[in-house]
Amino acid sequence: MSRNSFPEGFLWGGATAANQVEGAYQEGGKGLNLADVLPGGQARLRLLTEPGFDFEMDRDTYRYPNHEAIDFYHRYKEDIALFAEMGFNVYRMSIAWSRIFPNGDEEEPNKEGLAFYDRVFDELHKHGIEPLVTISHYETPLHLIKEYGGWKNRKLVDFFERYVMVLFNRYKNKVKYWLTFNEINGAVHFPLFGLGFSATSEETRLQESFQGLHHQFVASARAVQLGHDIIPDSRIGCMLLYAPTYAYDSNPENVMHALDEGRIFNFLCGDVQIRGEYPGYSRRYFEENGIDIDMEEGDLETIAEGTVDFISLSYYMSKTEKKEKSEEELSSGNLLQGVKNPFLAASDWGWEIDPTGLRIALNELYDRYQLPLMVVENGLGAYDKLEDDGSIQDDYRIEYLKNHIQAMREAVEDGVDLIGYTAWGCIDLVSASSGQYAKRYGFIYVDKHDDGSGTLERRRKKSFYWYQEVIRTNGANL
Ligand code: BGP
Repeated sequence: MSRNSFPEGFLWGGATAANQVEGAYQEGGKGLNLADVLPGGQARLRLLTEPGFDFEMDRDTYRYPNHEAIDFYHRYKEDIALFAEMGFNVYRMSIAWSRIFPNGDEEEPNKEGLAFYDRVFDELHKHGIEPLVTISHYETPLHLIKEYGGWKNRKLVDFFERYVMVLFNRYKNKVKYWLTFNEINGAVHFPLFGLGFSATSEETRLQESFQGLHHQFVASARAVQLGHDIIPDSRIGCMLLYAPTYAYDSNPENVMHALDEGRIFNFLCGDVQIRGEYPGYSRRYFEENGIDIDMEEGDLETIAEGTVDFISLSYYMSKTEKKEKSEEELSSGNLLQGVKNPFLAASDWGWEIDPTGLRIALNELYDRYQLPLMVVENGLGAYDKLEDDGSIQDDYRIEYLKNHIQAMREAVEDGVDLIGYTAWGCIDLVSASSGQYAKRYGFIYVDKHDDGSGTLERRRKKSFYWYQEVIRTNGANL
């Protein structure tokens, strides 16, 4: 069926993060960052969620796939040409903070790092692709983690400000769309990723995470203000890890529980970054959980004055909640937990697949905030098979994306102001939570494997040609 509801000028593209594609972890003056000390394979998820992460590299026990990733650092021209061939008019990428400030706390930026991103932006513009840049995507400089304790420390607000000033001044003629912190609300589950520290203990996790988040709220608000001053036509967004939260059944106790869980997870950060204040329900939540945030004078004003221009979100799964739940009911594979939803199938990694949930998410966000929305991550992590003839027949990925794009189309018809879509991992990359190459998201296959083998050669998958047609018809032919 061909139907055309996506607005003219809709942004179609793909998304990656520096640490998951660049590699070259010690080239061009780059310092180490968090991703450089995260081991590959199944150990990663366990270490991510346990308190007391050890930030030293243990090369006898683990491999560190982000060190090489897919070598985008040297192959960006070839990769951008492939994105252009698919018809991208936007590419979401991040800047590795430790390429610009290797330790994070220097006075002067690293010139080689700045020049690298100039080359990338120029290459994108050459192909008519608009960059959408995440300023911080799970790659806090390691020095800031080890010396300062990551975002628990107020000093990071100033270091971050210096970093964004440099970015805005340097790239003001090349980058218009910016996102401050990737999946900012994910910190409640995984403080290590976004905040750069692992909780001291399970008991202190919430207190430490919300303190770190407060620092990021202030840092993000300052960045929005600076961005508007330095680049008057910039559009600066927040980025939420959004998972619509369903009640397991119509028992009002479960409905209330789902409402509570959903707004703390999905809305609290958005309410602060979009509306410019801590919401009323956060007071009770903080009180009941013994969370006491240390604020400086002026913080609340800064937050109020630095609200974002648009909302971006990642969408992979919904979440189903029940007040009293037994071990057996838990949806253990679902990254965000909850109970198993009997209506949903799951990916090979146990993430529940729910396209209608994306329509719900977009409607919930638009009803609440009435700001333009962009889906900046969505996709299926799956095992791909390279056929004897060199092709990759990833019909399962096409099916997944098609259903999600259809759900976006419904949302647009519902009246949601949706401005763009960047499919996650448009080229195969290192998975963030599992540290694997085998969990592939791409339209482009990269010959690289978890045992370290592979030529890094790029190949177009079946989905490459499918997405090309989606973009060519502005979403009419799915
Ligand atoms: C998001 C992150 C990405 C990305 C994606 C897929 O949470 O912002 O960096 O990796 O999830 O997750 P994974 O790589 O764990 O499959």
